[in-house]
Amino acid sequence: MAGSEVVLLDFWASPFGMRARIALAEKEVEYEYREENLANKTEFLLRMNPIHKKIPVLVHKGRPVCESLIILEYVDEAWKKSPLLPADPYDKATARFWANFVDAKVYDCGSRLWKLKGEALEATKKEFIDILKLLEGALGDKHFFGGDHFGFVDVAFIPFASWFLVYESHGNFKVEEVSPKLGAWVKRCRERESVSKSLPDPHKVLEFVNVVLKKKYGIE
Ligand code: GS8
Repeated sequence: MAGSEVVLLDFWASPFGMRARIALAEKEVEYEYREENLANKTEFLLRMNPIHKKIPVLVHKGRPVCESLIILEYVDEAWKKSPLLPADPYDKATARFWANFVDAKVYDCGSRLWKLKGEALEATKKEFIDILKLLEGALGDKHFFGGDHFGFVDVAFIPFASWFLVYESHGNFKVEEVSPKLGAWVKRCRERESVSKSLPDPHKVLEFVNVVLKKKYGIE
């Protein structure tokens, strides 16, 4: 089989995979999307990411790039059009800082939130809202995290908007009520085709969590 020059190994509900999809769309790179069954991974995925055995993996001319934020940086350097990272070294460091913050805090706290109940849920919900408020502070009155242009931090963070309904319905809060500026930012990002075509329907993600993931983790 003649391989495509650019292949993305992905899973539809993965916010990390969505990052790669958005970046490739921003750069107008044509690629072959390959959906993985994470319960039964392909030999190709295990060969392309033998260390973590996770999606997303971007395979460019047969060579794998793993880890979504590294994929974003790679895509940004390999295809120069519409830069994601700013040119200024300090702005670049700041963008990397907030993208790492999203990884360390939003993903971790969000993943705990829908698994908990009672007091533990209330404490985690408070923690999650505090994280949102810190991100809202970083956004400030800007259109996007980097300023006027959709960039690196936006790509790193916006996939989680497709999971907000999961967090909101479990925590009984609304992102746009606790962080109105983030709510407006989500709407602005969703107006971009690169985002709208890369993010799944939040109701589908909620159903996936309630039906598939809760069963997997033995949660009632
Ligand atoms: C995380 C990727 C990941 O968790 C990144 O790319 O940024 N730090 C990595 N991928 C998950 C699916 S999304 O939750 C995955 O592939 N899991 C399969 C497994 O753990 O077996």
